[in-house]
Amino acid sequence: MAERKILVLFGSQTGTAEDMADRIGREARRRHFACRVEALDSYSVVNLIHETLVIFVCATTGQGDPPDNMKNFWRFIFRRNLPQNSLCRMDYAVLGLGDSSYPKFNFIAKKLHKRLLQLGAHPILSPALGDDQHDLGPDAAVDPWLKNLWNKVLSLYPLPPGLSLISEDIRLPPKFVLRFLDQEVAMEAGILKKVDAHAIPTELHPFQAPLVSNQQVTAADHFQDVRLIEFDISGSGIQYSPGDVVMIQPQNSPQDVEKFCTLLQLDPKRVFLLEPHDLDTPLPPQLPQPCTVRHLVERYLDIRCVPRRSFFQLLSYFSLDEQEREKLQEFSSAAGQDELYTYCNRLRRTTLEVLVDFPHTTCNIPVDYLLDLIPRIRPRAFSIASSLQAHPDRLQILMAVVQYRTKLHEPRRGLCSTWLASISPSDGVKIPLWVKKGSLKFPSDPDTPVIMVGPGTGVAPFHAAIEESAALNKTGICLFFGCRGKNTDFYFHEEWAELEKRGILTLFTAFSRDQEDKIYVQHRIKENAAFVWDLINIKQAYFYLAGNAKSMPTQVTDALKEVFQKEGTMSSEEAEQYLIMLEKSSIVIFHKAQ
Ligand code: 2AM
Repeated sequence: MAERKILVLFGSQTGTAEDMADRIGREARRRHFACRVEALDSYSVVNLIHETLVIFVCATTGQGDPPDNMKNFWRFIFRRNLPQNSLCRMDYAVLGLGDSSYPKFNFIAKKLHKRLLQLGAHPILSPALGDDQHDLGPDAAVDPWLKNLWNKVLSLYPLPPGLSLISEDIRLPPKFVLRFLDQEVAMEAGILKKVDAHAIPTELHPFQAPLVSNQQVTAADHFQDVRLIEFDISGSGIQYSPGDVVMIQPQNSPQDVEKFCTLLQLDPKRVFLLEPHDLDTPLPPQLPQPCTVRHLVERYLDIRCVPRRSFFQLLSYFSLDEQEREKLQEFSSAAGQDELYTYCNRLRRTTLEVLVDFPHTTCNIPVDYLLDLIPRIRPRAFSIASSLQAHPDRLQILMAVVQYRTKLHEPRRGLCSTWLASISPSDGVKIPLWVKKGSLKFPSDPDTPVIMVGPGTGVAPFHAAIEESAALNKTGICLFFGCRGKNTDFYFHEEWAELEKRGILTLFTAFSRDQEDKIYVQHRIKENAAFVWDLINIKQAYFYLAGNAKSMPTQVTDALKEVFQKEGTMSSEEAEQYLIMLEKSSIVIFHKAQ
């Protein structure tokens, strides 16, 4: 009989694909498969030629890009010199996770499927296209697909004689065992891995950057608290350009850590070694060995995330109370998904809050299961707001502190922005960070003029580009900036007034709430049609748009088309075609801000 072995490989940016891959791994083990679940870039891709059954779980990020932990795989698999039939032994299925509000919906999953076909592998199903926009999340499309997958897999690789499906009522062993050491190592601070002084910081070796300033740039009574935060990166080896992105690894607050440890009766000072239950399972590379409980809870376990369905299923096994167990089982059943959505997702209830709600279960969670239950804290991406030319050895971000209310008593707070906003330079706290190339590129020719449209914190990468131009005395930058009010959130206004005086910047502002009728950046573009047309058509300017407001990109696009029609005497069809042509040649760039 064929070897019953499944490899699950994932490319995950926010953790959804990783969670899905873990779920497939658990379901495979219930069907008595030997199963290994791994990030695509941790897997040694040359071994793929020996694999017989692989499930790929891949997210698509941003503008149709692969997640960071599959970028090397992506480059490898598209090498031209790979032999045509190199994967002819392999059966596979691709599960895609994407967001249909982006133009390149599930692009990576679709492209991977085509490439694997080209290399001679055999699909056992057509790809699943999970959609974040669906009310019930990606599970809506994925659940029926998974059902088909297991039917198909079991028809190809039937259960061994005498064995049956392990029921969901029986819990599987944990992925890792925490082997506690006797000593309480007085090494909490020293536990951070020493970074090689010459290496460029990465996710596994972040730079521990001192925070040197944390300035609120919105008025104290403004609805939103926006911070300009500066880090000292001297000695890090980090280089960056305007348009690049900084990744920051946030951590839980000391209050949350204490609360969690008390609930689960954990001693934060204890030290453990992590051992995989199954030798095939790779250790999480972000965790030091040995590790303290405090480090695990503070820096690794995302106890503030909204828990997923698999969390409730696993939790139900530990219940010492009939009522709690029934409720948890309901939340993890297909029929209970609406109720789970109402209890958890709609209110953005956190894992920590759920644990408080189920005290008779929480007190009985075996420590070994923590890494199965709770996902890891993901790094957060921010557009870099500064230029190295203007601030050598420094890096700035412009960050809105995420806080909003739901029906729950406590306001919801973003983990990373709340943490960063709470730090003052005198605290001496160091922030783990590293830098990534951004998808936003500014023209290398210093004579090319640029038009930038960036309302709100979307202006961050443009601030970097403008600072860089100013440091190099370049001219020809035009910025359309939108905010609510001249006196509330018009950040950088003094700096920009100075640059206008020097003839480096032409600034158009749209204060949406300083008068009765809304004025937005697109209105200013239309009012200045002749100027914009001249820049794009005669002076060959590049046009950039960044920001998060939902309908803003479409409305700015429409404004541009109006400019083309009016000033270029084009029909609406011609204006549309002209814009498409500019976008294709990367002269017009629409960028979702990070
Ligand atoms: P508003 O909140 O008053 O509607 C930064 O967030 C700025 O972007 C604010 O002034 C905000 O205005 C504005 N904004 C909101 N929706 C927009 C849209 N569709 N187009 C352009 N600007 C928008």
